[in-house]
Amino acid sequence: MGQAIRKLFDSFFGNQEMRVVMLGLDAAGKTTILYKLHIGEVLSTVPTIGFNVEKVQYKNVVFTVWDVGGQEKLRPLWRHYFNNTDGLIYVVDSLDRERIGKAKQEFQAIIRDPFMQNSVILVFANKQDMKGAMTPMEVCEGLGLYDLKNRRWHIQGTCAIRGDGLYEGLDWLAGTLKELRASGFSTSVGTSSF
Ligand SMILES: Nc1nc2c(ncn2[C@@H]2O[C@H](COP(=O)(O)OP(=O)(O)O)[C@@H](O)[C@H]2O)c(=O)[nH]1
Ligand SMILES: [Mg+2]
Repeated sequence: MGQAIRKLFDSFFGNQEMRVVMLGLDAAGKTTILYKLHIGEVLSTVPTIGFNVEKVQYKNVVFTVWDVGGQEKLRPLWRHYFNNTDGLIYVVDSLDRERIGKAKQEFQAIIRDPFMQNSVILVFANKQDMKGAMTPMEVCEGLGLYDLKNRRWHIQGTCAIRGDGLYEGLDWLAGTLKELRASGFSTSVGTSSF
């Protein structure tokens, strides 16, 4: 897994910088995914601003990860991390039907943030190994993905503990960002030169 991901990053990004933010409700599987990618040491920080941020860097590709939900007052502080985001990965616990509404509410708030308006969206419908899990299509409907206008998005079923689907999802993300950059389209707000 780690080697495949590294190869992907090397071939697609070379020396290009890429900033990826991975979000989702607690227990969706974000930390598991971060470790499963094996791209570097996971650094965990609890900054004074009050929420736990995990970070992994592989060459010029930086992943930052935190839990969303339940702390509305912290939302303005996320901006600091949203700035210059190329790719958003939103992780959903497909087994958690009860909180899909909450997952949608947070998701919609995030993608409407001015700093996120140009970011490419990859959704991981995680825990596909579990009996009774929502299918990627159900998760898609649950989040309101079909209604998105003028956004590049993709949904991928995953099983983070086995690593299934992670590479495929990142392959889409890397390919889409490469395509957008080649066409001269800035994928992030706040970056003025390419
Ligand atoms: N069955 C199953 N369990 C998973 C999967 N991904 C994560 N988990 C479990 O879900 C729990 C929460 O995962 P974690 O990565 O800590 O979620 P986070 O809060 O989003 O970082 C842990 O017990 C994981 O082992 C998956 O794909 N399938
Ligand atoms: Mg976590």
